[in-house]
Amino acid sequence: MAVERTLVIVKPDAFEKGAVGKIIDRFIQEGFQLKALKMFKFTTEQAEGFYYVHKDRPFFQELVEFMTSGPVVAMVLEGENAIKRVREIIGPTDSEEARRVAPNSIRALFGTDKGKNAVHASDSPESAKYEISYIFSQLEQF
Ligand code: FUP
Repeated sequence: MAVERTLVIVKPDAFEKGAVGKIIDRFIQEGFQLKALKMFKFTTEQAEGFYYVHKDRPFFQELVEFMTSGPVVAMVLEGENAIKRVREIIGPTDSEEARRVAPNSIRALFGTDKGKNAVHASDSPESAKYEISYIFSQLEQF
């Protein structure tokens, strides 16, 4: 197994609920190392660029509106098999499904539905590379 880096974003819904600290701590407790951390608010253009792979999906506008609705906290996590393991820890896209099939997952604990789902995490090595460089410059990473 390889040591990987992945990008996680605490979305505006989880930020507003005051869950930032709990979510960061969960990943630390799961054994990941925090390599970069930043709080910011996406502009519309920045959110569109981050989610460009979804630009033709029917939920794209709703997604961009949600992601620009308040502050977010982005982080780079490092660990063995990090991309797949972090996806397991966050649970399925739809938080309601997450509560049924993965009740201890982050989306089950802090999300609402399939739009407001508390966190983003990279889903492949390619997306991790794109997303980490989109949010963080090399100088901001350990
Ligand atoms: P995920 O990789 O689990 O974040 O899910 P997707 O890549 O399928 O979708 C990206 C984001 O689009 C989700 F986090 C939330 C949003 N989305 C919707 O708003 N409605 C949908 O029907 C599906 C996804």
